[in-house]
Amino acid sequence: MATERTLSIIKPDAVAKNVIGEIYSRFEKADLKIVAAKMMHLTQEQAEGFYAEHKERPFFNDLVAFMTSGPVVVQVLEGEGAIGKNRDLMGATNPKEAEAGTIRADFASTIDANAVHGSDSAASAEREVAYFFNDDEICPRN
Ligand code: RTP
Ligand code: MG
Repeated sequence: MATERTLSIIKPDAVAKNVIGEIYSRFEKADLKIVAAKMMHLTQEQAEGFYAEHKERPFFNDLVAFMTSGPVVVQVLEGEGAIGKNRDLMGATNPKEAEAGTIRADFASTIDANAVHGSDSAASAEREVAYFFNDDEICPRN
């Protein structure tokens, strides 16, 4: 499988729970390399733009309010099949339906505050990586 890059966000609930390192450890154990990273407190505009595809959904306002409620950690993960691999590590959107051992099953409790984001396709990965990082902020490694 080809080497891919995907955009990951550790959401405000997981930052507040102090499990950034535990989540990074899951990425590293799965052979995903962190090739860019920053902590930031999203503005309303940044969160709305990031989740623009969900603009018409009933949960959009709650989602934006949650994503701006505290700091997040944003990273680019690189590795073989990184997009799907990260989605597998995350588990289902609703933590109650997430498989045991996934990040959402272990660190999240509600569908609104579900610990992590991960790009869901090659097209969204490309858009989302560029949304947060310039090319010169990404540090490829072997
Ligand atoms: P994400 O984009 O955050 O990685 O999550 P996802 O792909 O698993 O889920 P998505 O459908 O893209 O939804 C984005 C976020 O919106 C919230 N959501 N709430 N109340 C609901 O029915 C509902 N559905 C989605 C979740 O926090 C989800 O992560
Ligand atoms: Mg999504």
